[in-house]
Order: sequence, then structure tokens, then C-alpha cells
Amino acid sequence: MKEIKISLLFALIAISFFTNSQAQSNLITNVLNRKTISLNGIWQYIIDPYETGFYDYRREERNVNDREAYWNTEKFDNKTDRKEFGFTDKYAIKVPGDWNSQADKFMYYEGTVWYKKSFDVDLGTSSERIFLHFGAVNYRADVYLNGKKLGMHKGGFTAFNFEIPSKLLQAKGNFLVVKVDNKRSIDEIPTINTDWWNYGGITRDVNLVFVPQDFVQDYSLQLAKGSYANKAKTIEGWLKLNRKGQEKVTLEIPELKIKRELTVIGDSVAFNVKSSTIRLWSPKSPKLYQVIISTKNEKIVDKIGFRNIEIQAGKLILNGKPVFLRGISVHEEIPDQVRRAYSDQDAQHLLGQAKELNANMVRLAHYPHNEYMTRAADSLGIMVWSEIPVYWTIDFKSADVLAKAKTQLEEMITRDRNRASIIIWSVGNETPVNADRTLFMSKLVKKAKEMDQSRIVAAALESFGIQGVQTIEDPLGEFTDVVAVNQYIGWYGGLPDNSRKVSWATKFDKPIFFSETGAEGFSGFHADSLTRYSEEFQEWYYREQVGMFKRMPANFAGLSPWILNDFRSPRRNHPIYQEGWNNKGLFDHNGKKKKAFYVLKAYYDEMEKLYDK
Ligand code: GCB
Repeated sequence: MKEIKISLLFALIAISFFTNSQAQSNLITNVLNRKTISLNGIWQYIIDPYETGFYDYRREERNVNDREAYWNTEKFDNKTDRKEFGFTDKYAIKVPGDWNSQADKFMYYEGTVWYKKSFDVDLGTSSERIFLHFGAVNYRADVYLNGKKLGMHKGGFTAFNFEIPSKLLQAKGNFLVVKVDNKRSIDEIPTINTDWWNYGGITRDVNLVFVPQDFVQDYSLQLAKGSYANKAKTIEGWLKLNRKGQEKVTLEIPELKIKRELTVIGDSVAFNVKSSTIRLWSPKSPKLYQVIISTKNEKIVDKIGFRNIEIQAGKLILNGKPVFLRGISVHEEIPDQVRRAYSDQDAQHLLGQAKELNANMVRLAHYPHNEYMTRAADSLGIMVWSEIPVYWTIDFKSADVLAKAKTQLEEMITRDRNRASIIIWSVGNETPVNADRTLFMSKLVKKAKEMDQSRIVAAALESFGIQGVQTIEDPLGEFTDVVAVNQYIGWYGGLPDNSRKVSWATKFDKPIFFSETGAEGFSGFHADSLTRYSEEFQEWYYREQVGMFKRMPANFAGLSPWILNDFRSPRRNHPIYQEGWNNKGLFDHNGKKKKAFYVLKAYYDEMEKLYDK
């Protein structure tokens, strides 16, 4: 067993690291590997555009014990009852899944839908605590079990859970009701205006999670900064119990012969362990180790990779070597079925497409994707940029909106901090340059850094120039670790060959990354390359861009062009070339590669060779 005693100095560093970065929410992590009962499947629904189930005719929230409320009435009691609602199998919907893709009437629907699931559950004899866990609900979820409100959550792309009070859950005849509301709103995140489909519904898994009375809620294991260069590398981290109590916890990484007994004081403990046989995670070798955390009552198993990502002298460095991000942006959508992606199979499909392009990185736009996606990226060796939907013009002056953004950031990091594939947390996309916004965004950067010192923090900035030197000076670049910028030279302004007249610089001594670039190409529409929307135009665009990439300064760290697949967007209304689709995909609606795909792939093949030398 290769272990060392924690020195006093290390202990102090560990404690300060830990107090900064420990879990702050009540989110139980690694739900996929806990004891769960799935509530996925067919649910019943009531479509409720006027929110009649929630508000009475004076627009007061209905009392949860009011038998008029939708959520509180399973049965019709007697024939004189006047009921103007009810759940029935005639109105059935699949969970997980957005509602838009499940019936024509939902296609453009934005509003409230009530979901109901009746279920029996084997409660056994144990005294476990039970949580109801949602992978995500877009956007607001009000959750009621057996007529009692468990809570409310806002934010369409992050996980949340509520503890079920003891005795509320019965062996037979439970009914779970969720009011889901996906109305867009000026003071929410994202706000009213986006360029993607506002898929509503219970879009990710629903589970009952069974845990002991005292349980490990969350933990972090990372390679200690800089230790990749040492013969004996250090894994450092912490774990947090759900509540205070003296508890012995064992941490094991069997393959590395690591076994460490830890004593939790209060509700948490920080640790570090050493090993000289760790193989580092990288896209070429996405090594994951089985990690086992056990207390007297529970055993949690995870698979975690260890790697080091940092910036040195303006360069992006993975495990000590410069890395070039051959990226591609991805929406959480399966275009040929016109629906949100939500499963491991979907993740394998989308990341498989990225692999066909010879990408080693994906930008998961513009919101945290489901957990299958980041786990699949871990095992496939694809680096990830993960982002919160602070997009375009949210209300930067509002403290309330800032608090919502912080919550989403915290929920994103909490769920995924043990995924080696994630190298970048992004705090937003294309936000306008002004003092309020920069202050707002810098607070998000600060929070991300407090929660996680092992990754890079970014935000996608903007650039509009179509000739001359484009010097990136956005003051937000002062706070982020890389200078990531979206540019569309030749699509929004000029023609693709404008990029010949452009060169790039930044006033910050940091890597430059193109977080977006792209042009529409309507699949199957062939014309000369000057004809906009043709596949040839898109192909030309990529050719010119590649020419420009080859002239980039030495701190050019890569790109994640826009975008892997054509995607649905209500903003895109050209009656021939769009019809509700943003057609900047390299794959079309049906998974067919467009001509531009091959241009980017050839560039990525070249860059791979260059960096592997
Ligand atoms: C952007 C946005 C992205 C859009 C894209 C476009 O800059 O970040 O969400 O979909 O441009 O196609 O215009």
C-alpha cells in the first residue's frame, strides 16, 4: 500500500481547499450507481395552459389539501362530485422524454402539463431514507407525492432531489404528481430568447433513491495539481455525509492497491493518497479506475479518471503536454426523432458522430447535458466543455437572476465534478459587453473557481469583425482562463473568403479558442459555392476557415465549430432552407454527412498528426 502521512502543511491546504469546494447543495451524486427504483415509464398527463390545477379563479395558489386541486385527487369519490379534470390512460406520456415530440398538439406548446405516476414499491423492512431524484425537468417542477408537496425546482437542465418524509411512501397505491411548466420568462435562465427548441417535460430519468440514515452524499477525487509530473502522484479529495456524525469511511481504489480508512469529523473529511502506478486519463487512453467508498451501511462504486489540465505560458496543457482541442458543439437533441436526447444510447450515438469527425472534444451547448453524456465522454476519451444557459441577454442587473445562475452552476459542478472528461466549465454564451454583465459573469467565474480548482473556466465571447486584426479585448477575458470566442466570418457578415483578410490576437496572455464557427448548408441542396444555404457554400466556408486556422498564433488551442447536427429552432423560418431548423449541422436531420464534414475531418486528421508527433 503506497500511502503517506498527511503533513501539517498539506492538511492546512486540504482544509482550505475543502471548505471552498465542498458540496453546498443537497444533491445526491452518482445516483446511477446507488440503490434506486426507476419511476421511468408511462405516466398520465393533463395539459393545463391556464394553470387551473395550480391557481384558483382568483389566481391564488390552491391549498395542497384542497381536494379541488389536481394533484390531490386520485379517485372520484361519488357520483355527485363535480370534477372537471382527471388523469386517465387516454392521456399517456413517456418519461423520460420531452412532450413536444410525443403528440402533435405539444409541438409548439409552452406552458403547464401535469404528470402523474401511480406506483407500488417494495419498501422492505429497512430503515432507509428515500429521496425522489429527477435528472432534469424543463423548466419548473412542483412535486407532490400522495397529495403532499415535496418541493419546487427551477432550471431545465440540472438534477435535483427531495427527501420523502418518513411514512409518506406506502407499499401500495402511491401517486406522484409533477406540475411541469416550461414557459420562458424574462427573469429566468435561459431567458425568453434562445436559438434552440424549448422542449418541455420530465426530460430525464426519475428515480427513488434509497440511502442509509447517515450516507455519503457527495465526494470529489482529483489528481492533485502538478502531481502528474511526479513519480508518485497524489489523488486528493473530500467526501461529505448528508448529516453530521462520527463515521468511519473506507476509500478504496483496488487497481492501485489503495485502501484508506478515514474518520469523518462534523460531516466531512478531506484526504490525499499517493500512488506511483496511476495511468493518467487522456483521449488516447481514457483510463478509469474503480473507486469504492464504503461506510458500515453503504458501498458506493464509481469509475473515475485522473488527469491534469492547465494553462502554461498561454498554452493549454493536458498531463504535461500541449493539447489541441479538435472539438465540435453539440445540442442535446436527436434530430431524426426531433426530440431531446436522454439515454446512454443517445449519448453513444452523439459522441460516436463526434468520433467519426475525429474530434477529441465536445462543447455541450448551451446547458448541462444529461449524465449519460458526460459518463460516456469519460469512457470514450472525449474532452468536454460543459456550460450553464446564461445565454445572450439575461437580466444582468438582477441579484435574483445571479442567484439562479449560481444555483445552476453549483448543480452542474456538483453532479459532474468527478468526470475526468470535463476540462472546462463555461459560465455562459455571447453575453453583451457592458459593466453589469461583466460583474455578473465574473462572479460566476469566481464561484466556479471556488468550487473547482482543477479545471479551466471559460465563457463564449463574441467577435463581429470580418477583416483586419481581430483583437479580443472583452473585459470578461480578464477573468476566464481561456479566451473563447464565437466567430462567423462569411456567414453573419461578408463571404467566407473574408477570413483570408482576418488575423487574431488577444490582449490577454491566454489560449484562444473558437467556441463556435459555422454556416448553414441545407442537406441535399447542391449549387455553386456562392449560393447561400447550399452544401457547397457551407463546404467553402469551412475551407476558408481552415485556411485561417492554419494562420492562427501559437496560442490557438482549438475550436468547437457550430455544430454536429442540424437542430430545431423556432427562430429559423426560411420556408425552404430552414422550416424551423438551424441547418449548420455537419450531419443533416437524418444523420447524413454534408460536404463540409469532410473538410473539418481532414483538418482534424492533420492536427492529430501534428500534435501526436
Ligand atoms: C451563436 C449561438 C448559437 C446559435 C448560432 C447560430 O452564436 O451561440 O446558439 O445557434 O450562433 O446558428 O447563429
